[in-house]
Amino acid sequence: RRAPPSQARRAEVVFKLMDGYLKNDSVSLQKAILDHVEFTVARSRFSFDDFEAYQALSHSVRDRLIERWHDTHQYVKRKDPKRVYFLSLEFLMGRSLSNSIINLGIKDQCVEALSQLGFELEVLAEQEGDAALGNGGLARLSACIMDSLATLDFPAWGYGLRYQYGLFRQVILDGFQHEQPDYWLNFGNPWEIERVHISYPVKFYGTVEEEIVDGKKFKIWVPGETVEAVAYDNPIPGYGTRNTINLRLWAAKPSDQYDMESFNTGDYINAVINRQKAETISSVLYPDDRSYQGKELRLKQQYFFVSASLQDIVRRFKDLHTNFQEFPDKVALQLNDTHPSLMIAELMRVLVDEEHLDWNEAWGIVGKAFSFTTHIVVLEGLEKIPVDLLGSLLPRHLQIIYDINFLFVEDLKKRFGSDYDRLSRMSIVEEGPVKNVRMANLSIVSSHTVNGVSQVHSQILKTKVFKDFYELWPEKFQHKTNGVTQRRWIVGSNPGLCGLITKWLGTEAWIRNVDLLLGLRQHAANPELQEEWRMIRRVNKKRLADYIEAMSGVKVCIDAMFDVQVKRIHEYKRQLLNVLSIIHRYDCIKNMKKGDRRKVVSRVCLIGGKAAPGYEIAKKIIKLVHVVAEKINNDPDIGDLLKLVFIPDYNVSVAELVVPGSDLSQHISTAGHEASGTSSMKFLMNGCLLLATADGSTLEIIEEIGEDNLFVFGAKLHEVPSLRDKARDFEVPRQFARVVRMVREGYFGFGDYFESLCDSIEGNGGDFYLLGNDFMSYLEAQAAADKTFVDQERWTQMSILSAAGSGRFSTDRTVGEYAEKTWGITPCKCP
Ligand code: OAK
Repeated sequence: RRAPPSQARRAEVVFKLMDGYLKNDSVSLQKAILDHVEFTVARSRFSFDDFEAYQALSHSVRDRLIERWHDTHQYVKRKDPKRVYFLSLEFLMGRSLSNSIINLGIKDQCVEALSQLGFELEVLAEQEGDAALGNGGLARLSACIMDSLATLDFPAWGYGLRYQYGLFRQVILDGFQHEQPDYWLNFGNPWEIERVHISYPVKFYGTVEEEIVDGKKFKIWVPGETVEAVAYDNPIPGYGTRNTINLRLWAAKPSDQYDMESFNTGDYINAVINRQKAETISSVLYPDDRSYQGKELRLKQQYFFVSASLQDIVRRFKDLHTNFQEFPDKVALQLNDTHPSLMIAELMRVLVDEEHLDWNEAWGIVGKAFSFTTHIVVLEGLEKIPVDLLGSLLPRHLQIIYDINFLFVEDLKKRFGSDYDRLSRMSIVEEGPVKNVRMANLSIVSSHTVNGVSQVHSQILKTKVFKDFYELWPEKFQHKTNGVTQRRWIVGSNPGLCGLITKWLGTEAWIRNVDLLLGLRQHAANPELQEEWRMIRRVNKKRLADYIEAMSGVKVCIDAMFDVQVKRIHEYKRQLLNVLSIIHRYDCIKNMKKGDRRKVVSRVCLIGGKAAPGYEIAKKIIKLVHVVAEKINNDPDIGDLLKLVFIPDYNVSVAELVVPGSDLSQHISTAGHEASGTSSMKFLMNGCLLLATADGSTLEIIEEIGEDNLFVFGAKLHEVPSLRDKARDFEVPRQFARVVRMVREGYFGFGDYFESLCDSIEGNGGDFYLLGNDFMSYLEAQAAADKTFVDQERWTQMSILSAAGSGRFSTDRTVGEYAEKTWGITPCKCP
């Protein structure tokens, strides 16, 4: 056998053959596209359709991503800086083609290359399906954070799960939501790289035994089942930099280990089928945001993700280091909510049982490595895992959690003596008929930093949800107000506005340095800018109007105010309040004298969002939108004065169309219920005015753009508890009572069906989300919006000032703060 070539010899051969880096001029791109048509897609260069062109273009772009991704890895490996690992069970990436092209800086060249071949980039981009591996805010935030981490050159990795079925597709039949599977990988996914050689065994069940090594006793976990985790890498390009980081998603595959026995029983077919069951672990995303059902499969997903990611992280650490004391100097582990927090117990297990560190040493390392961000405001939303379930699936982890808790509670006793109420609130293990592990308590106890996602959210954490912990460790508590990436939400989805901003600022630099948007303030009253601004917005509205008509058959007039509420359907987000005010508007128009109608500002009301499959009330809200829409849209008496349309299957790519085309967007949660909210930031960036309550990050938006530039209404945070206490004596406004009665009495049909919905705001339980209480001030805010809309100059000025003030709400700022104040990492820019 011949000896393998030396590295140096191989490099010589490679350099001789390599014609430099892939070229990005339009001719080279054209050749790349045609080569991929012929050899990757296996169609003739002379005949291929839009979808095949999309595939070939994607592969050409992917090649360029991979080049940079390799370079970034090599460089970062050589420099070996501290890295952050962003651990999230959900990433809502949406489409990748346009975003990659923009971040690579090759848009013009692609457009030219395609046009000579008879294709349009925009049309090809539409061929791509959404990667919807997440539910809502938390998951989209993860995606925006990845974009900013790459753009700002941070040495970072994302870790997640490669679900075969993403968030369900919402299909509306007769006004009711139905869920259909989103088998998003059906037509292949050019944006991932399957890494068959990067795989790790993940263990479940079994027993804990003892072994003796060098005279010392150690625990050893003897598993009952093993599944293999295989890596799928998704390159994430930064904008205006070569840095391209990695999002590694794990898929479950049957393992070859410990499997012989089942095959020896002779039942070959069943043995194969059983093996295949391993894949179910990563097969489907749980579609409920913030309700925990204690399901075994969900717990399996969490541990599968945690174990594979940590094996990968530890392997990378051990490549260059032997001393685990250095681990926190090289590794920052960011827990995106509690979903990955089993990693705390897993790291303890690895350090103590496998690396044979003593407990205190290991605990010191854990405490320096983890930081935790929570995305929830209310105690009831916190994740709990039944002890029995955890003990059966992960027996050793349960022991470790008990040990962490024992030491923690002992410590508490020293400080707080016999304040048993406090001890029981803070304990990681919740006692009661069903014992639970409180994952948030575990995360706080084990992390060096606890972040909230807006100023007010952090305040609520400190004074309510985690008050006891704040009193114990005030220094742990920080906040990082969320953001969104301007690359996707302006450059990608609103190219017209992007060009206009660049023109007026005289530079494109705002795409990387978003604070520069503030420069628009000085032009906000300039009639020339205002005129151009309105033109761009009209084009976007036209595009949205076409979409509305194609999808719902409803023709809308683009002179009307496009008033939008798109987000997950939740009682606290109060889509119901919106529908009730639409009914009120309809009722008012119907009762108006014909002459007065001339003064009415026409509105197109758009509502969209998915309800969790088991969330009955949310599903009833969707049905209510449909029946009200049916009545209004078909009332010849109303015409263009009012339209209501439900936007089905709201997802990232639909948002990219809706956001730039909206005039007014609603963020109307009951104060104290939205941790931050991020869709408001996208609308703000696009110059859409906000109609909002003083909740979550809206408070900071008000601070930034001034309360004259948006429409704020409703009870304030400090008023909510007493309003709830007094709810029984509250005399609901007659306008509110009237519209609820219309729903109840079947004015729109389905009266019986809506009874429980009406009860939720009027019944004995009280109106927990205070719709009745906020109704009148909501109507006033709506009237103020109408009045302003008539004054297009004023409206446009507010719109420009909204976009100008949106820089603070970029994830570039969020990520910069995390890097400095939480993770302790610095940029590592690939030359
Ligand atoms: C989803 C599942 C479990 C817990 C929280 C969520 C979630 O999406 N929360 C949302 O996170 C966003 C990002 O931080 C916030 O902007 C939203 O206010 C919050 O509801």
